[in-house]
Amino acid sequence: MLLRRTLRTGLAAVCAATLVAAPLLVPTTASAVRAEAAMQSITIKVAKTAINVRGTRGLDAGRVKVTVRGAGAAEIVKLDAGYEDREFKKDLAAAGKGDMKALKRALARVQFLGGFEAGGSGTVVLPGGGEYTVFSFASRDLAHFGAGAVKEAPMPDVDGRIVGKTGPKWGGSSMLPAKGTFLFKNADRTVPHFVVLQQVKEGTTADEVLEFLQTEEGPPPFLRAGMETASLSPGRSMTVDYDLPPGHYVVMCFFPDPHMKGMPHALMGMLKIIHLM
Ligand SMILES: [Cu+2]
Repeated sequence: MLLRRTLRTGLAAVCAATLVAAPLLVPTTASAVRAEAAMQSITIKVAKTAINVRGTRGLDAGRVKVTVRGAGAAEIVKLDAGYEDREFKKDLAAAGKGDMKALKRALARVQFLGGFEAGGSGTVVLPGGGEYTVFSFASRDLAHFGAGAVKEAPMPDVDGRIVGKTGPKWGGSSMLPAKGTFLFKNADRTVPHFVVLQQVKEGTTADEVLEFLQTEEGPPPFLRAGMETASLSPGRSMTVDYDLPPGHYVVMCFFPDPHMKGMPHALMGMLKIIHLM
């Protein structure tokens, strides 16, 4: 967040200087501050035995700031009416074991709205009033919370974009600051995607990563740093706060493709090298 704080501080200084000459800027600045302060916020705590969601009393749908803590990543989803928790859990487990029927059933009845690793945060958009479900591969439990009608909230400033596209392939920024917030958008009309940002040895190409993933031969091109997001259904977007060492990273998605016998998208070539400065 250092870069953004620096930018904001710089901006504030410019505004302060301008104010002397243009006092009309005062209300604009004040309302911008209010908009940011008014962003709704929930905290998800993941434990092996239970998932707890705090801050949901009186929650409106629309953009919500989400912070995740605990034993693993949390994913926010909306299940179709009549698709029960039990079926969802069963289909997820079966899909993980390569059952394509179960994967297709889940994809037809679940909207993936985003989420974060433990320690992660960002914003997700709840598309309307109703019940939402939170799941984690690190927990046996599911959690639920409700939201009222949509209240519009502005998207936070972002430092760059990572866009999933039909192919599957990646679009968006080739360069990002090492700390900040990126917009993750799934512009693919067909399947969900999630983002894995994995640091690679400088100069590594996408083809080299693909070859390693396909053969698992030779030394891995990966370094230690990385992060990932939860999945997003087609047409959805989220913002993701991140803080990583500068360097070269590969953007990958490992969502199993239902039309390719569950092959993870990265193995279908959904790989892109980006630079974090
Ligand atoms: Cu994908």
